[in-house]
Amino acid sequence: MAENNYDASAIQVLEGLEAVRKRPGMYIGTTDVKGLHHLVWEIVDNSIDEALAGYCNNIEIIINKDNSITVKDDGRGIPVGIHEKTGISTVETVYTVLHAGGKFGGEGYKVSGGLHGVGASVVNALSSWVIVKVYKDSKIYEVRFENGGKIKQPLKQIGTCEENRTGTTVTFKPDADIFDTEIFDYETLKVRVRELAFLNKGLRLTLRDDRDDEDTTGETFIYEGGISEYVKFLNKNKTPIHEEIIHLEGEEAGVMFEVAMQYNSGYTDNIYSFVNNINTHDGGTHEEGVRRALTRIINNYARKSNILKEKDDSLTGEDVKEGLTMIISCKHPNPQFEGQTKGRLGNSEVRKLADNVFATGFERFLMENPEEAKIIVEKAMTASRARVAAKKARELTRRKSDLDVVNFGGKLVDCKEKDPSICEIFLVEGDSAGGSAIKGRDSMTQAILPLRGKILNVEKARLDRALSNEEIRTIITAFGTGIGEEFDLSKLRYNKIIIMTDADSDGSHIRVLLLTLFYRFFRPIVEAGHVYAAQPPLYCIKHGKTIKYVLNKEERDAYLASLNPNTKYDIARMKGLGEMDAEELNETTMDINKRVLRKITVGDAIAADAAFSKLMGEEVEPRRQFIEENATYAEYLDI
Ligand code: 1YM
Repeated sequence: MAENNYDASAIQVLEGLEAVRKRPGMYIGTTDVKGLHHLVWEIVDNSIDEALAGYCNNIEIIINKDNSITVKDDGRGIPVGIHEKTGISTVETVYTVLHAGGKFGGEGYKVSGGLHGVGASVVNALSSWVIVKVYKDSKIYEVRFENGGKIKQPLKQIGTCEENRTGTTVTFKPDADIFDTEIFDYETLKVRVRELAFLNKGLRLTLRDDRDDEDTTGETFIYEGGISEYVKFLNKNKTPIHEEIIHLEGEEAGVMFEVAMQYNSGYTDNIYSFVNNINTHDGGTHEEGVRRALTRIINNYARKSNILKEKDDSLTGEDVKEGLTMIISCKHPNPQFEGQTKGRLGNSEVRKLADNVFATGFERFLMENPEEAKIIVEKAMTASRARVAAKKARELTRRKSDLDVVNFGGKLVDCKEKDPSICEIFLVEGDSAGGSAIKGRDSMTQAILPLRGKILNVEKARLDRALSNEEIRTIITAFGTGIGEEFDLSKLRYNKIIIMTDADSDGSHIRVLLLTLFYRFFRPIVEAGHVYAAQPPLYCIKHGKTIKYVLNKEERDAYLASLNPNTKYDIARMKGLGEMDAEELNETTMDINKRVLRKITVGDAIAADAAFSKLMGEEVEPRRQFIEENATYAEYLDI
């Protein structure tokens, strides 16, 4: 009878695992490189659960030479006794029965991510082989599976170990028939392993890659400060405006809640929240509780301490999060994930817990650290003023664009045509080139906007400051799209935006400034392919009645080589844009039938943006490095 039961459950087991192999997406999302790495986390999650239960301190993850993965922990070891429901050992049950896991073990505190214990059998189903070793009661046990979870070698004792040695070691090789790729990516694993170390303070995680070199010791991640160290890590290249990282925690009815935060001098926020070590991209009740309390407590404090006067408006949620780096972590025995991608925590009781813990702790921090409190409140007040100023400036650009745009600010010389699909605007460096361009243009379809001097460095500027710059405001008004929240690509008044600058270092500087502006504030315009760079020629070759303009040395030499050797020719290096007369400028750079334009891609804009951050950002070292690295190109610059 016992034997029959065993057979019956064995058949059920195989049917279960076969279902996983038939529809792997249902269990691990995808079978691409993401799904492949998912397998690792399913196994690691079991070790993390064991750590959360207080029994495991060390976890090791190894990428083996054959792209199999080994995960080792020093927990209690998966139980090896016969499981009362399945009639086989618990460890075999965990690896072969779907929906097995913590529930089998009794009251284990299962909070880690993954599939709540379903993970191990899913990994087994999707692997070509799996070996599980358990160290327990001075004995070493082993069970082997192959071909998607079929027992190859039932559980048996394979040796003995020291009395104090306990733990679980699992090695698996993902099935090549299931996955698009079998190659693990060290960086992908490292980022998550480091994150798990931040999220589980004091837990030591080691990652090692044995594929190239078996002698490596790998990298070890252990953070006694937990999420405080995560905040420190995220603020590494930023300038914090107060020294102490604020760390608050609390617990109620088995739900643990923790938050760490620090403000920096920047304008963007970095707020990340987690539930059971899983990133809750779409927030949820834990995040809502904190945001609500943050806004309330800062306002209360600012009013009480009279930094915020009676006449002042209250600070908004937007104001108080400017420059804030924050990690929120909640460990919940029964989390309800909501939303399309299950990236939102739904448990309503957590909102109150988060609010209480944060409000009490943060208020206390402000009371005990009045200097820091003042800095934080003043930062939020500056953000608030900037928000109001940006709104006003936006209204200014909007009002203008509603009027007849011709000649506003005395700058834009618009075209007559109103159909954007055939209109273009030239952003021209300098007044004199601007003057020639105005005379040389096709006034039906070509608008000219001369730019005086260098436009504002938007790298360092917040939207409100960018908007207070006249050149930038003129550009925005001319485009007609608005900016920020109200940006609307369909309102763009020109099909082509053409940057026309000299081929020297000043010209390229202005081009980089404009591209950065577009990339930061008008990205859809770049993405939709509306931005171009004019290519004024460098040489003019005359022979007989023919005049030929070429863009560079290579074209010049190629053209000369194509001429009859007896031609007696004349070459002139072209002057800057400003020195060309209207006819020359039209002929060489603007005439739709003769000119050469280069379309600016998002890649160009990203490169400009990166070069810009280095050159114009607050950090001195990257700038020095950039200049040094590019010093060899100086011969192309005429400074
Ligand atoms: C490398 C993978 O699976 N470690 C691990 C798993 C378990 C335990 C310890 C464990 C849990 C419990 C009691 C319990 C699991 N046990 C089960 C089940 N590492 C790895 N370490 N004793 C040991 O939860 O009560 C599932 S996972 F079901 F047997 F309890």
